Amino acid sequence: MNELLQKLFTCVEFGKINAASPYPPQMRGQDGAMELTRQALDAGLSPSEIMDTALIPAMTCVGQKFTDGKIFVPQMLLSAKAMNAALTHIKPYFSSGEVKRKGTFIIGTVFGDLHDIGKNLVCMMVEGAGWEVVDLGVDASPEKFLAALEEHPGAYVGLSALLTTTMTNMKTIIDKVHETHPEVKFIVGGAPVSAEFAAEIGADGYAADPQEDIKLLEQFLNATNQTA
Ligand code: B1M
Repeated sequence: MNELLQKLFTCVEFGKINAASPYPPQMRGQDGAMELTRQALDAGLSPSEIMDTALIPAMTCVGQKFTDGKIFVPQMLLSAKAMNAALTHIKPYFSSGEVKRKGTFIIGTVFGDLHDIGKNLVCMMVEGAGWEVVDLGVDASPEKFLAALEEHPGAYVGLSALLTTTMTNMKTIIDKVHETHPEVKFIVGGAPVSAEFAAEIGADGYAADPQEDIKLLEQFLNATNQTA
C-alpha cells in the first residue's frame, strides 16, 4: 500500500484525528487523519482510492475490534472522529459524483426516547463505511421517517431505542411505514433490543453494534443487486 495511505489507515485505526490531537500518546506531534487525507489528495491519489484502500478498511478493522471486545466505546469514538476529519476533505467529491455512496441509511432514535450517543456512533461508523446517512435525531416520529423516505426513495432504515418503554415504539414506526412502503427494510438496535424482539416486531435485522449494521446493509444491498 502507498505509504501515505498506510499512515492514514493507522491514524483512523488508532483515532489520531489531527496533528494537534494528543491521542494516542505514541503518535503525539505527528500528522493525523485530517492532514494525511489532504496530503494524499494533493499527491494526486483519487478520493475513491483513499476511501477504498485506507479509510473504509480502517473502519472495518475498528468495527471488528469493537465487536470482538478488543477496544471499547471511547476508542471507537476517536476512530470515528478521525474518520470524520478525513471525510471533510472527501465529502466534496461525494456531491460531485466522483465518489459513489453505497446507498442511503435513514436512522433515528424512536419517539419518546432521547438517548443518542449509541445512535450517533452508528451514524459515524456507517458513514465511514461509504453510506449516506440521514440522521433524524432523537424522539423521531413515524411521520419523520415517512418524510425522509419520500426524500430518499430506496433508503434502508435504522431504529435505535434505549428504554424498555420506548422499544415498543419501533413496531409502531415499522407498521406505519409499511402501510405505504412495504418494501422498506428496517434494522433495529439499542441496549434492550434483541434478535428475538426484532423478529417479533417485523424488523428485517437486529444489530448489536455499528459493525453489524454495516454487515446487514451490505447483505441487503447484495440481495437487491442480485434481483435487479
Ligand atoms: Co438514560 N437510561 N434515561 N439517560 N441512560 C439508561 C438507558 C438506563 C439503562 C440507565 C439505568 O437505569 N441503568 C435506563 C433504562 C432502563 C430501561 O428502560 N430498562 C435509563 C433511564 C431509565 C432513563 C430515564 C427514564 C431516566 C429518568 O429521567 N428517570 C431518562 C429517559 C429520557 C428519555 O429518553 N425520554 C434517561 C435520560 C438519560 C440522559 C438524557 C440523562 C442520558 C442520555 C444522553 C444522550 O444520549 N444524549 C442518559 C444516559 C447517558 C444513559 C446511560 C447511562 C448511557 C447510555 C449510553 O449512551 N451508552 C444508560 C445506562 C447504560 O447504558 N449504562 C441509560 C453508551 C452508548 C454507546 O451505548 O446507547 O447502548 P448504547 O449504544 C450501543 C448499542 O446499544 C448499539 O450500538 C452502540 C455501540 O455499541 N446501538 C445500536 C444503539 N443504537 C443502535 C442502533 C442500531 C444498531 C446498534 O441499528 C439501527
